[in-house]
Amino acid sequence: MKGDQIQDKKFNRYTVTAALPYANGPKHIGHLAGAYIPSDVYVRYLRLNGKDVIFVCGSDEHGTAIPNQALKENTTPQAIVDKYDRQIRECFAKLGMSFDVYHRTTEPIHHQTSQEIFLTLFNKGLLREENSEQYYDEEAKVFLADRYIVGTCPRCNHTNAYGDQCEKCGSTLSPRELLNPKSTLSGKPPTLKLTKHWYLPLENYEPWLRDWILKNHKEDWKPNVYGQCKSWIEAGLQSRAMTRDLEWGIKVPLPDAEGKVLYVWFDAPIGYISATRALFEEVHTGQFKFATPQRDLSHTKKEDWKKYWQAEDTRLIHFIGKDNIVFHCIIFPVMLHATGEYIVPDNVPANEFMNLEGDKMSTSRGWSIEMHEYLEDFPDKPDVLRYALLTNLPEAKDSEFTWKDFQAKNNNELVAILGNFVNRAVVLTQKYFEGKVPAQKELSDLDKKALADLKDFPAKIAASIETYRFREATANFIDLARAGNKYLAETEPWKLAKTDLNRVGTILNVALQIAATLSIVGEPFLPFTSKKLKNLLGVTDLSWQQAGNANLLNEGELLKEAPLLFEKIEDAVIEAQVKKLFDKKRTMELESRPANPAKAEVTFDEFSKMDIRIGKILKAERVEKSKKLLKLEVDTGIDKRIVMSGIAEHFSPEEMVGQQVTILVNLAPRKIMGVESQGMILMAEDKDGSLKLLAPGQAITPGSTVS
Ligand code: B3M
Ligand code: ZN
Repeated sequence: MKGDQIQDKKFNRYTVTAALPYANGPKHIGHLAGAYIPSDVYVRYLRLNGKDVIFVCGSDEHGTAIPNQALKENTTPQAIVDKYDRQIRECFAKLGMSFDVYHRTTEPIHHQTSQEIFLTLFNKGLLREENSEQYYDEEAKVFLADRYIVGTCPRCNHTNAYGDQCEKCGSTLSPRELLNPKSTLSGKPPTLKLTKHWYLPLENYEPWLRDWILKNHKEDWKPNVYGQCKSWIEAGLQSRAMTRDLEWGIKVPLPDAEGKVLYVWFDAPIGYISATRALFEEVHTGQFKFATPQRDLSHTKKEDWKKYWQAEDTRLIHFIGKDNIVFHCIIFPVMLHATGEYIVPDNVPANEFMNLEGDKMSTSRGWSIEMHEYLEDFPDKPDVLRYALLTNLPEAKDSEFTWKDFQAKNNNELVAILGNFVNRAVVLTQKYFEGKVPAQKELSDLDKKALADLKDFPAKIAASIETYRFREATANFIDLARAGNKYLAETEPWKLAKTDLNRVGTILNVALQIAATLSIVGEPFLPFTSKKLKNLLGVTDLSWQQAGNANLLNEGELLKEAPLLFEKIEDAVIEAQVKKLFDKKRTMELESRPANPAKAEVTFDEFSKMDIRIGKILKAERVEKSKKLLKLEVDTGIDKRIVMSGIAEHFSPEEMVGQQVTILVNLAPRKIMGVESQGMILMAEDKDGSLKLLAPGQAITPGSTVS
């Protein structure tokens, strides 16, 4: 893939976007590996190179996923987006995502921007109005758009594909393509009902797409992205409805569009534009609500957002996961191009999926490491996660996260290579030179080689970043620390302290120059560690251009105390995480398991034959040779009797004595393990297989009749 030549002269500014996560639930580390960590590395690198860049993200708060979640949590769509916008926003900040703005698509400025663009296309006659039959749920009285309908994917036979997308194979679908469709609201098969929508005729833009993508971006777009676009275009583009029959969403700004909203994938990418507008508006008013400018924008004007979306010398780059390729490479660019007012993306470096411990990551199945869960358990290790993900990014094909690998990357690379190198250089300087940078005296061949290699590293790392090979860039970065360790091992300054302190000083000076470059080139990958290192070395405002320089630190400068940059992660910590993962999955499996179907009907007379009473346990003991049984003496209010009960794996004898129970007293007596059992203690078997006593919530006299 041809490099992007970031110094490419035709671009004077950059707009970098990261996919707007649905605010319908927590986001997991796979999302970080897909769009967020790569985009943050890229933007931090641009900033270090003095580029004029804005980094845009925010919550995607429309679409059927939101009301669906509101139903599940028995609340409102607005409460859902408020809850998860906050959670995701906080997690991103704690993981070092350096957005200039993190907006929300429920904000008025986004509704306004989306409706403006819709009307521009409508008034130019570019949207086709069409009445067609759509799936409808007669019981819920709603049309079934996108996530309101599930069925079998026609491409990979995944049985739980959504009406707009198959999570398994990533295919973009329309509801009518699903096999055996059924409503997620009533669970029933849908009917068909006539309704009007406005369609974007993608087929009319095939020639333009062939030219723009297949001809002009064959070299610089990633093969996985280019390939998906090519197959979409070659398969023949169809018109796609840009409106939906839904309550939750942005109203279609037309008089005859009652009850209709913009399709979420029409408005969501426009969220990048409205977020940019919000950024410059907030900078202009000084009232910051969503904007966190990472550089001084006070000289800009409110209208300057247009430079980042409508000027040909702006380079627009979208970072996404592979399931969003068609929206960012075909549909959204057609929308923008058709308006005649906006630029289209120069690159869309989409990543594939990251799997977890051998299975696809999934929040709904409980097989995931959510960002907030990671931060709760490792609050001071955001860079360790960044590093573990960066060195495993699914850049060309799906990749794998394992807790073992997470531990290995931390212990064998961050601790043993980077942390160890910096620590040795600093501790030895403190030991022999009172923590002051020693003089760089006469250079040996080893010193000269170390400094010559140092000079080459920034360009190597840059070349990888500019071609979106962040795994390779991260490996180049840690190789610099590796080279530092090798230099110290070859020069062995600790052996020369007694005989040649000047030599020791020169070696440590060179080692500290390497550490200074690590603090610069490390910032895109490990921003928190880079900051610590810069503070420690006193080099807080160096640019990328200065990295690799042999004299970043001057003789006599005082180093600060060296905190350990990383600490070892023990096996027990990792084992606990793996157990937690399996436990979570089992809990989710059980919770999602439907209740056992009802038994055959009984008549009232049949039911009234059963004599159910409140009883009290007087005595309880284990039964020899039985794991399951307890022998209970029960006061039934009628008499005191023995009941054998299979609850020994759930309750100890001690727990049962004095316990009120519900007991069936006229069950025919049965011999169990040689003991006559007269009745049955009623229990509830919970979803997780545990047995729960049916004990009354208040003291009731034994013998009281239950009816
Ligand atoms: N929210 C899908 C997703 O979260 C969608 C991305 C929108 S980017 C404009 O994967
Ligand atoms: Zn599929």
